[in-house]
Amino acid sequence: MPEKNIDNIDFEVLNKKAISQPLVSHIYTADPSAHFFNGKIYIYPSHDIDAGEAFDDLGSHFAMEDYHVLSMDSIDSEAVDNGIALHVDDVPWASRQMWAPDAAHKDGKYYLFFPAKGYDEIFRIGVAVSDSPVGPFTPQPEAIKGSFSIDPAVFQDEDGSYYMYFGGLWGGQLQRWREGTYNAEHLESPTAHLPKNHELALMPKVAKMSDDLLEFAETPKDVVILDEQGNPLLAGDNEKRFFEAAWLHKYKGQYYFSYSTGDTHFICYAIGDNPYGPFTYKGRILEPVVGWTSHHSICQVEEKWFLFYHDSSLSKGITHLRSVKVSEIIHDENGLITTLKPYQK
Ligand code: FUB
Repeated sequence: MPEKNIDNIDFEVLNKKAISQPLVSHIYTADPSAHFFNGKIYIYPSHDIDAGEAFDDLGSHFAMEDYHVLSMDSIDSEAVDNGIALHVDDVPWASRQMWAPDAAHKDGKYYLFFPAKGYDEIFRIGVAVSDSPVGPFTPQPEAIKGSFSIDPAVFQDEDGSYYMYFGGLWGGQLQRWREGTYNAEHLESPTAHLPKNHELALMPKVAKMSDDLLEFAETPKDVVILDEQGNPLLAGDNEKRFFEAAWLHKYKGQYYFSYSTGDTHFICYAIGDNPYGPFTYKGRILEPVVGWTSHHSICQVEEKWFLFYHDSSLSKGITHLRSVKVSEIIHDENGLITTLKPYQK
């Protein structure tokens, strides 16, 4: 994970030009999954810390230990930090690296979905349950059966079905599951087992959730992303293919699958007519931010739509110390999303 060059950035100037400012600055937060539950905005971010881990291409420096839920009474109000919602020490199966979470609400209960490494060094996805949207959450004793990799995003469809989208390359280990089981060869290499440029890109996964939201109701399937000509994206389509940070929102009956292109630093989207896809690539939602990663969510708050995202402007470019931000996005008359430039007020 090579650092982007930040030597020439004047952060004072950049922060003045930024289209939005960090929602909180007393802690570092990242990977925001935002939801509008019961008339309030809840943001489920990663809680970035500097744990002193060396920087590497497997993301070992993302050594997060807990989650804090942020809440906002309205989009213009201050974000409140509701304290620790879940700590890795309380999750029996998880050893470290509490990465990007998401949440869902069903029948008066709130569900926090989160990836973490098990004691076998393999990323799995767990669930924790609470009566409150801000926790504390009680984890299930085991990870979700059949789960793997990172970055869960749970979408509730209008018919009451819930689907989990997930996956992430390099340190997120998706490429190690190409044959259906975990490939532990060349563990030190983040890029071993990736497809060659002319091969099909690795696709994120989707699975319908069980009624109690604690398990998958089916074996995860590929989320196929097509190019504008209707062909599945290739691994060499670096500026368009999926890397991590899956998200799904529905706008005017269409399903929008959005994601990060990782090492090329874009947030892109593709549109389909059902939750499984295929989804056709449509363009970029967000140009690169300061910091290596880009990770977002899209949330409707009353009549408007908002992009929650992060950057490393507050930490002056430190990749694993990020801050959550929000900016309105526009779907034009054809349903296409206008690209945001993060530093062009
Ligand atoms: O926060 C750790 C990882 O960085 C997330 O899981 C990825 O999406 C990237 O943002």
